[in-house]
Amino acid sequence: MIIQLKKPLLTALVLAGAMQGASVAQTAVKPKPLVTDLFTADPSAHVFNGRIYIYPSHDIEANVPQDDEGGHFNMRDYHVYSMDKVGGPVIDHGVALDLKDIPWAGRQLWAPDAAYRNGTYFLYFPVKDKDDVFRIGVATSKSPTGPFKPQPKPIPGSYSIDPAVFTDQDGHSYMYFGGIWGGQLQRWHTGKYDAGLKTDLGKGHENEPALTAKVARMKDDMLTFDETPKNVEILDENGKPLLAKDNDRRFFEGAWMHRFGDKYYFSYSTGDTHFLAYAVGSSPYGPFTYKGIIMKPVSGWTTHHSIVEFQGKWYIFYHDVELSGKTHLRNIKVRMLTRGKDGSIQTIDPQ
Ligand code: FUB
Repeated sequence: MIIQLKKPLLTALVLAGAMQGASVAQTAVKPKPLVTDLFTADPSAHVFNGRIYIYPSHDIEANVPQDDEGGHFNMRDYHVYSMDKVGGPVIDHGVALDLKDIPWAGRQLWAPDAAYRNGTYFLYFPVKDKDDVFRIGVATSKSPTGPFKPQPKPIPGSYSIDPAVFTDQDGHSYMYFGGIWGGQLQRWHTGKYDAGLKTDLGKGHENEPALTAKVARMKDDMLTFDETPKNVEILDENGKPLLAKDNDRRFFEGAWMHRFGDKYYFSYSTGDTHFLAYAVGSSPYGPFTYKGIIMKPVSGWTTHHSIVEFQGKWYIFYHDVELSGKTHLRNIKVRMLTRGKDGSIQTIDPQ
């Protein structure tokens, strides 16, 4: 099915691009949802063979009450979308992977990502196993649009949510992952699973370094980790790790990595403070120094993004709840990303 983009999206992108000199990239006309017949969220965008492919979550109304663990995000499949240009028609390629086809899965297919190597496309997905523990799975296809065939088991040593796979110029690929609260990252802080930790580490830990995302280099098969996942260190301006109480800046979920020149940009959601933030380093492993906010809060509780270069311009894909007004029924959008001459990312105010 083809969804025609409305003209205002184009206008907004043009305006955002023209605001190079401003510190906050404002758009006079707001971007429209890219997809209007399904609810979509957590868009991971990639360029394969000169075309933009989007791998989002597919939100549904499952009538599960809202809670701090995200039980209301009870998704069951993924669709893949593509566009030949930003502002062009968005094509829905149908169901790419269904929960019922993943042998080890229990419930909640959350934010996916995709990668390509040696003629195979890989779809990475977090889902709770039959014990209600989030693991990360991988499925393969010869086409970027699937259908994807899942591996019989989760990636060994994987846990938590929101995989984002980045391939560097030297061909090495890395998975960034993790999310606190419903994403269960806090349950693994000792290395062993502790189901008692519902949100974060809780009282008494506020002045400790914040929990943070994990990174692991992928083996060449792209199906397994090549190492034990390491912490993604995010430092403040004094070179000290961000603290757990620093809710405006610390990592919560929704990691993404992109490279601009010789710098690595680690970006993420701050969760309960609803910012998309970024930190810059000189290696895919970091450490990364906190630099600022990419996007102020969108409508809805969650915020989640990806950043991609296409035909010499940079774009941010993200979601809000314009169509439904409900936190768990989101819609994906795209805007142009603008940078200062020093590579800094200009803050977008989406409201
Ligand atoms: O879509 C479910 C969860 O909401 C994602 O995994 C998080 O990043 C947040 O967007």
